[in-house]
Amino acid sequence: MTTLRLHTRYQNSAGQRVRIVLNLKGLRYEYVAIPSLSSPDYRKINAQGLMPALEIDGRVVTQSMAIMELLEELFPEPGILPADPLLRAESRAFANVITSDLHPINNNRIRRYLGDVLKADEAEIRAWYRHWLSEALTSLELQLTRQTTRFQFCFADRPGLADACLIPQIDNARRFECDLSKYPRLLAVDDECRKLEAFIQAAPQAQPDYPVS
Ligand SMILES: N[C@@H](CCC(=O)N[C@@H](CS)C(=O)NCC(=O)O)C(=O)O
Repeated sequence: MTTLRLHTRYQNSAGQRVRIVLNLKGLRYEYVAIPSLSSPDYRKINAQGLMPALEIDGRVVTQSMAIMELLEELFPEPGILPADPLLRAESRAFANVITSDLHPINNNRIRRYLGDVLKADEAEIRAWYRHWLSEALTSLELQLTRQTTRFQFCFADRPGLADACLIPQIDNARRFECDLSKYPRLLAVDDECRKLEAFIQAAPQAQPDYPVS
């Protein structure tokens, strides 16, 4: 039996993607809460010092997209990509807008650099965040509204890779009090996903290290 250990933290949107995919596939895994990203111990697991990292039978895989693709290859059922090759490409493109274009410029270390090094104030950092979020979500909303078939989720009538990437981003957007009313199609997908245990159990507030107030 394969042993899976996910190094993550409750508020780790790249890790939340992976948690969703693990749950969609019904895979049991050990949740390893990361106490410090810069600790030498964690750097031994992920030299980049970023979350998440998946230990699989003692070997480590980093980068959420690589992890999700590996899980799809090792555990193909249920699949997280549509059967049709063009739809598969479209759903990967949708996911890439989030994982390659949006998240890398809006995540914590970028915001920290803006504040600590470039001396941007809180309002400027929020403006940065909201600008790039709005650019990305506008394009994702268009991608979905231009579809000739309307699915229950982003690219199928069952949730997959695109949904796993979208929902953590919507969580972040709400945390940053962004106006999401301009994205009704994305919100409709969000509503569908939030009914499912796979998404509920992957959410920040369901994680063992979520702070108790
Ligand atoms: N491209 C990476 C991004 C990983 C990443 O940036 N993770 C963030 C959290 S969502 C992180 O570890 N941030 C640490 C920090 O900002 O200090 C992936 O998809 O796994």
